[in-house]
Amino acid sequence: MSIIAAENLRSTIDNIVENTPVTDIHTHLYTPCFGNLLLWGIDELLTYHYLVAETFRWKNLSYDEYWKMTKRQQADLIWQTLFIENSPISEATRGVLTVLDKLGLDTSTRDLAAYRAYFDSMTSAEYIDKVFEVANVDRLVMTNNPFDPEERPIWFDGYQADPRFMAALRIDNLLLDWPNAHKSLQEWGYEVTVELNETTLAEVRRFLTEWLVRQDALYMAASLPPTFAMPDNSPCGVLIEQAVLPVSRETNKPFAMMIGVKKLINPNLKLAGDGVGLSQIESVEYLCAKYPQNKFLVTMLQRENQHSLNVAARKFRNLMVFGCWWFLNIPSLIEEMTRMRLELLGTAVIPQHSDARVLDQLIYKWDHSRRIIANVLNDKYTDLMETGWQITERELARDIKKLFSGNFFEFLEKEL
Ligand code: RAT
Ligand code: ZN
Repeated sequence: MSIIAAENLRSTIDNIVENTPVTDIHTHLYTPCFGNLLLWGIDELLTYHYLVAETFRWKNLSYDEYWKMTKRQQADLIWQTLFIENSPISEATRGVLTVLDKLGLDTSTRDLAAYRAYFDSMTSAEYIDKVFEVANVDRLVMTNNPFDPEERPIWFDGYQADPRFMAALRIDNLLLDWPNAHKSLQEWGYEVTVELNETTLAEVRRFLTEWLVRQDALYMAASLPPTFAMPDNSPCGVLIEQAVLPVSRETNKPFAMMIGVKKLINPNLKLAGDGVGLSQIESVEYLCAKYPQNKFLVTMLQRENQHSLNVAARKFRNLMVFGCWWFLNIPSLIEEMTRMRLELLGTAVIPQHSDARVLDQLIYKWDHSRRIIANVLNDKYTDLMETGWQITERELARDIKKLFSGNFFEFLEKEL
């Protein structure tokens, strides 16, 4: 296999990064059998909660007034505010334009009616195929919450697997709202009490195991606050150590912790109302050290947590760092985080996930991230070449494949 000449390095990296399919390990997308849970199209793109938050920076509109509008009216307002009255240079607004552009629509016309007509002409099945192709994503992982009344029934009746959409068992309700969660479990036939005694913990383990099987889920996941502390005798701490981790180990499925979200610091904004705070790396260190046979996928939301998270990953091979989550998914921080990770961990990391809530977002989130990852890789391989080290195309393709899908499946110990 050919050794890459220095003058061809950039184009070879760009080419491989563009052509290597991505497995997107955390999204909020769903197979079509979940009906309205799968969001797509221009009005969904425009009403993405990241854009809702930005619109309220400009509009002195009452929150109630906004939430009473139809989706189309909300989309009109956001378009007018963020794209016409201001230039769409924020990452989330720019993303909408990348999507339109990559789909072959003319962004120079600013013709929202024409964009709507394009999406109206598509069926969801056609559009899903198109988005996977344009984004060059081959598979993604959904977020599957058995406590969600809209999602839950589909798992019992009507679920149709699609190999492109894999499941992840989301357990925020269980860990963070045990007083209500235990009532739901009782309704569903589990013998639990609010007190976390042995019978209750065994029943929670049964609940988790049954759902992992039902969903064929790849991992369990929760988003956790900056105050998340382990060890801890709160319901969350006890449930993690005595229910989640034993099941996680027995089934050999990782526990994914997304740490650092301050829920609803402005409740009026609903989904757009969450903030970020500094978390304690000690909780992650404690879990990785105490449970070496368990696997942890971890992403943290605050920029200042990134360095210590990478250092922790150097110490614990059962810790896989992933993604630039939510407010970190902006070019300046993706660049900084990717650089830091490659410098501390080499290629043993999952550099990105999309967190897409609207199918179309796969296109922009991966386009933008691919470009940045390519830039950082170019610098790193240039440094290598300057020492006289030679790199083959095969090695480069191997490394990029690991970053885009291989590390995830190797961590899961799952053959596809
Ligand atoms: O990024 C987001 O869209 C957030 O609202 C959350 O969904 C977060 O990613 C999560 O999974 O909790
Ligand atoms: Zn998410």
